[in-house]
Amino acid sequence: MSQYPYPVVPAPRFDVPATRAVERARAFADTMTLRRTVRDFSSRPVPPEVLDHALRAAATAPSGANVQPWRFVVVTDPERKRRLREAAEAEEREFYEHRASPEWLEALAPLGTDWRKPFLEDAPAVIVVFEVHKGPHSPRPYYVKESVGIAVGFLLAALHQAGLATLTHTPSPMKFLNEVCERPREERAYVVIPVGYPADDAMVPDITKKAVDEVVVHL
Ligand code: IYR
Repeated sequence: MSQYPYPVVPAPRFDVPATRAVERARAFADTMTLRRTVRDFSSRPVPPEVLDHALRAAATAPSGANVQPWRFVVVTDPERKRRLREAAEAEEREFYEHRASPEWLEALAPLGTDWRKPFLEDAPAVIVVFEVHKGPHSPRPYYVKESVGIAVGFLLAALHQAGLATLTHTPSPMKFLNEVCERPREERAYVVIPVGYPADDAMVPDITKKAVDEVVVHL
């Protein structure tokens, strides 16, 4: 009889010999250090299969009670992207001109962001990620933000590893995304991710990440 009080299958094996492990870990980290949030996108199309596999990677993320409380809406239709941009810019204009505190605007200054969001139309695909809460067809989820955040991390890493640029865009408030993406009320937008290739002349802010020893503590 099984020692487990629930159905089990053998744990999948993904064995990496110690000699290869360092090399693989280094290669992954080196590739990730080349990821930058890009705000100027080329109109060059993305291969749909790359998106499919990256979304498949995202959907492997761990989640509270394995409820998998996420929905990924892939917007490629130009008219839908136009509506998305228009609605996002209306909210963002309010944010930048009225809602944001001076302290917040000061923190954003080095990033050069403003209410204009042309990337929502320029990028060939825009993935809108929703949290899925309890509803007629969805169970009560647990640790929703943590779960969806992990899935988004997987997605950004998978897209980057395939050579695609991404931007994590957080229009606020996000309610308009239910209508634009035709999602029911129990789904709540979490982040908007334009995906594509950087424009030939794309520039990024001259900012750096903290050194790893500033963010890691060994005990
Ligand atoms: N949501 C706005 C403002 C903004 C907020 C943060 I915090 C950023 O890191 C970047 C932007 C926008 O998307 O422009």
